[in-house]
Amino acid sequence: MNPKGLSEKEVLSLLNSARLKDTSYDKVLSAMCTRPHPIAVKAHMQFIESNLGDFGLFSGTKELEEKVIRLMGSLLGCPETYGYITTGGTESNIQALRTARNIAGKKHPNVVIPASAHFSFDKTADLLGIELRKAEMDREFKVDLNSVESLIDNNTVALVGIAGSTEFGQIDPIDELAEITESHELFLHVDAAFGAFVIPFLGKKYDFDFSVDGVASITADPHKMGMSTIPAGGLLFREETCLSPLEVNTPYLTIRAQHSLAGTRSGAAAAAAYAVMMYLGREGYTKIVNRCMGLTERLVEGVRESGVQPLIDPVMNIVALEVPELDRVRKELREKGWFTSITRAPRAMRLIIMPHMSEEAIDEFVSDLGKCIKTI
Ligand code: 0PR
Repeated sequence: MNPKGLSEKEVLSLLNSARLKDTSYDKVLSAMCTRPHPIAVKAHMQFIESNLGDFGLFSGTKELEEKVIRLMGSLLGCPETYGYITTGGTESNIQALRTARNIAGKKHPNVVIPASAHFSFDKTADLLGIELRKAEMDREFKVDLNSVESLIDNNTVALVGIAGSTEFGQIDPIDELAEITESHELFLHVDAAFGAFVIPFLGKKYDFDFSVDGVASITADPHKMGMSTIPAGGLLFREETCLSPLEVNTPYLTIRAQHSLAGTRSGAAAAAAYAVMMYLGREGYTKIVNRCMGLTERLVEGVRESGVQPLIDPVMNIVALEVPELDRVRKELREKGWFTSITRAPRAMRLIIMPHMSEEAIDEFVSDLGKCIKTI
């Protein structure tokens, strides 16, 4: 560290040169995050010093967090939900399975997850000492229920279903998973980190949330399609008692107990999530999702003209494309400024059509992809 501080101008210039190296979202088709809504940014700034780790000092922010949990609960089929704003999907998944593990009290717990589950479950398993059993996917990349059944034994403590899988944007049959969990008396966690702010606004209705009896917890991230600032994840439980296994006494704080994994945590993120949800309402999110779905259709129609097919008809604004010579094509697209991603099995080009995309950008991408493929 320098013995003396720099001027504000000097510091800002250091920041600017770093910021210039960051990628602007314009040609990013690989991210589940996007530019936050301006109202979220304003709220974030206003609450920048607020710490929900010691919410006795920040009772106004705490009220906003409670309200935002109820807003998400009402969106996801149950206004009376219990939970908190986490740092993201990873923390929510860890905490949901920590609850399930602690309630079950098994010596050698295992959890059955779909093979399509996000890698945050690998972290979760390692931290919690849980064995992960990965169930196969069917032809549409939904979890195969026979495979799930075959993996359950006396040490299974929970099943996980995905509503908006990271790679395919697919929705598992949550109602059928719920029947399995009920017959085996298991905890059912739904990872809707991405899907929670998409599925309720699609034209088609899906049973994926607390409207399905048996869903015990949901991961739902404002910092993905919720248009909020990072770090804002959501962890929701149907029953208040599910919070108890997470409770730790905090005798020297202004509060009696904490349920969060993080100690000190951002009140700004909770305020921002509240602000954007109040500002947009169902109408605002429906417009955003409609627009993303329109762009997704435009992209799929466009690439079909070059002979490229999606692995499945997109369910949400995530597409997996069967592209020949995938590595070379992705490399060439990268040279043209595009960030694309991949699916693992089968290997395909994975694209997420986030709100930062425009019609012009989609048309340019379709044309660039067509050119890269033609050179084969
Ligand atoms: N669950 C699902 C279904 C997810 O897709 C993700 C993240 C998580 C949990 C974990 O969420 P956090 O990253 O908030 O802890 N899915 C994206 C991914 O890993 C996250 C992402 C976001 C990746 C922006 C890249 C990026 O630029 O692909």
